[in-house]
Amino acid sequence: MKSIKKVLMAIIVLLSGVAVQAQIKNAKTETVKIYGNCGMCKKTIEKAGNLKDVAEVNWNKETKIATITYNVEKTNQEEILKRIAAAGYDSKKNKASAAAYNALPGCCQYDRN
Ligand SMILES: [Cu+2]
Repeated sequence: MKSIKKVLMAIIVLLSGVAVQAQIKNAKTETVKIYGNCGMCKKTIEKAGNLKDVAEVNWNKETKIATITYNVEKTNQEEILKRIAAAGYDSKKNKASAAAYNALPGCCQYDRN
């Protein structure tokens, strides 16, 4: 029984990988640091960065590292990070405006240096 479980797990992992690949063509995956605090930040960051079939953002609130996968023929990392900055979140090269930052809920106003 244990080995069946392992095989099933492996199949699920494989399928979920294939699903992302099938959605985004010419995919490139990169990681980038984006400043934020909590689960709500995660939702906002990912919603701002995601673009159907073109870009997918997965932000880890513990490490503050976003894994972005995108179609290199349709967008680039800069464009994605600009959308995220417009939603109020800084990354190294793309800072959010004061207005966008101030519009974030209090719990989401991460420390800026
Ligand atoms: Cu937050």
